[in-house]
Amino acid sequence: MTKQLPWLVVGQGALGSLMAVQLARQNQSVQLKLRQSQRVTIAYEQSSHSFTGTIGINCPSLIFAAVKAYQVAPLLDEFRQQPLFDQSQLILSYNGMLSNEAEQLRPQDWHWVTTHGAYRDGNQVVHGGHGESWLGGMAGQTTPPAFFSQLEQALPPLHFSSDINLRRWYKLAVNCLINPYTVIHQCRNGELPERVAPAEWRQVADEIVQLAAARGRQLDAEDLLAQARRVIAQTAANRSSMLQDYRLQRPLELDYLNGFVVTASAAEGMVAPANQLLCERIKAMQATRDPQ
Ligand code: KPL
Repeated sequence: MTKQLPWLVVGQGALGSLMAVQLARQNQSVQLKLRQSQRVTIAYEQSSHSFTGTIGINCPSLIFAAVKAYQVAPLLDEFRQQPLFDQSQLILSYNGMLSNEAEQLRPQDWHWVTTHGAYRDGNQVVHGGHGESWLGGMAGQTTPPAFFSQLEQALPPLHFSSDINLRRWYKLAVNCLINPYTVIHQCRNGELPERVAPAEWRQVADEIVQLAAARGRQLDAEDLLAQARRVIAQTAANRSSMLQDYRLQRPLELDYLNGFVVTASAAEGMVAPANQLLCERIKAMQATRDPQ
């Protein structure tokens, strides 16, 4: 029997915290990557879970990193300095797309794409929406890795995908159709269908379909909208990650979502005015609100 590697969870946000707790509940050995070695307690449902924090990779590990898109490059730079990274497996989860993903990630790395919604309230993590997740490899691996069942048991349902980039396009679309609107309307996901004009939503989706087609990927706008509606129903009570970031005056992932659609479309010689307008509206809101 092969020895199970311990988990190192990176990302103290809602999804990282939720995964750490759920892995620990499955009796997995879990450490959190922190800026300093300390013990951290995360409250979930009626119980509290205490974790040891570590600053680096101190043994070959399964690394689960649920981070913001803008944290991926610095995190990988840091990991590449650590000798044990070569013997560790990395599972990355972030919203949106980076312009240079193929250069950043190793072929043996994995993407975890999720529609689960969660938020943190102090040290309490709330699983605000029960969605589903997909795991797939950077190199289009055709069989699930050995750790698949551990992740599946921790946060089901989990599907294996040999074409994870298709899931990532869907997730990009879902986040572009939900997240900015929750900031504009300052509302939970479930309130969006009555607030967003259908024609505007359709145009945001059309522009994503157009970009995907330019990159050799055929998507369907109605299918993207149906997926967004399904995620909204599954996560109705959740505050989107962008709304949480906006309220806490943290950087937003806009440039990796609707902003990515605008810049990647421009690189293909196309325009994406509906996505551009969403970026402008949110940037205007950030610029004119009262400082905290
Ligand atoms: O991914 C999400 C997010 O908030 O970033 C969804 C699935 C929309 C849940 O809120």
